[in-house]
Amino acid sequence: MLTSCGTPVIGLGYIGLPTAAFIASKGIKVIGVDVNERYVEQINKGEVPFYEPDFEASLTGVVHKGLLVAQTETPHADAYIVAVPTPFNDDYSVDTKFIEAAAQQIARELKGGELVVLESTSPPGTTEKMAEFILQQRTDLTATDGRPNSVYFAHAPERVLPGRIMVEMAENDRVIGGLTPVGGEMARDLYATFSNGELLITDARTAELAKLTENSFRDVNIAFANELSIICDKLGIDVWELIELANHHPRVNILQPGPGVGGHCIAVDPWFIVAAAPEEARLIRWAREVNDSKPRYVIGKVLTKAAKFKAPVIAALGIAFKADIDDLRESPSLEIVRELAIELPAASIRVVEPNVASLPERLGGLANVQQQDLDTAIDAADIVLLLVDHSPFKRVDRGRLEEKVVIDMKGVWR
Ligand code: SAJ
Repeated sequence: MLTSCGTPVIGLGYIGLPTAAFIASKGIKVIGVDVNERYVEQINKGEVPFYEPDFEASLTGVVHKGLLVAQTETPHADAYIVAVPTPFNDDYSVDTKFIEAAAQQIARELKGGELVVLESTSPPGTTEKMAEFILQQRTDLTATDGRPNSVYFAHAPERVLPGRIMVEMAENDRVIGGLTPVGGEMARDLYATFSNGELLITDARTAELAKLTENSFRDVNIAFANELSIICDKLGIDVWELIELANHHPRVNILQPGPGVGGHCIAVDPWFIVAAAPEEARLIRWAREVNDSKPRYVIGKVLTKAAKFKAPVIAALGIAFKADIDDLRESPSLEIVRELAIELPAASIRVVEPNVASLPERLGGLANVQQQDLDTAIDAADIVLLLVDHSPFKRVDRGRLEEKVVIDMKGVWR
């Protein structure tokens, strides 16, 4: 199945790069393809572009052994794995420009007999569209099983959890949806060379919806927890204790509330279902709206507490989208800090984010926002706003918070 030149993994982002490194760690030669030249150079030096536990050793190891080589050109190969971003448009429909760009590169190289696997999270029908796009460029090829000039397509959605990518890459079961039966079988054979998980074969559209369903399930459950937290605030009940108690029931497993839902997965993917079936996806849409409105609720809480200070000093702990990572994509905490800085011009906001070296552009130009270390920020603060449950925050001595107004959105200091 695999060519001697290596399997191209196209798109070397948060998922594509760990995927490429993981496959290479199995002794399989991988060509990492990305349009960003600087990124390609960095990877070829074994430099890790983002933090992910256990990833650095894995990446540097495979680069130094020559098992992973990054380049900007897509080579010919027997099998391609596409892991490019799938952002959404204003109406929440998918923007396939990155898939199309990858498909265009692949189309030029095809001879017949190859497999193209789409890993990017996509709405139902996207793998089919990718195939159509390739076949429009290459009218000499077909996607019909068994012909000498056939190209085969499949969708194998990634399901790894940021923060546990290297573990889950090896262990997670994989849903593999063939556009045709042979496409599914070929993709199964490819994934069997590096995955320890069960390989579950289906059709491409079901695989696409399965991935969206997993993330929507989590989104709806987090929305339930977030709604509970607002109900509990109103009723003067500790939501964390409430959830802990309810979860003792053998068939109840409520997730945790927080400042909102971030990241480029759970905050995005349910919208693809809503866009595909707008009338029918009522609960899924509503959950998105509940979670998206949580940052505004947090801002309201802070504004109420800040009203008693002329020029409040606010220690904002955490701007990453979740605990112990450096990823700021779609982060509700980051937006909360930004909005507070704009709405409270007299306030001084001290951002504590141990996982990033400097504040992102989104907070740039806000004169009343600065990055500080944990101790300095807490000592100076009138209000301590905990937004992310990063490990160092859990170790803060509670005694130091006694004189402060504490708003703990993750229940860390209960
Ligand atoms: N969150 C809560 N409460 C919780 C759990 C999470 O507020 O109880 C928040 C987090 O703080 C974060 C957001 O939800 O802002 C998403 O975090 P997450 O850890 O739930 O998920 P992601 O986005 O890091 O990864 C998800 C995973 N999907 C599922 O668990 C169903 C992962 O397996 C997927 O591969 C990934 O999306 C993806 O790439 O789609």
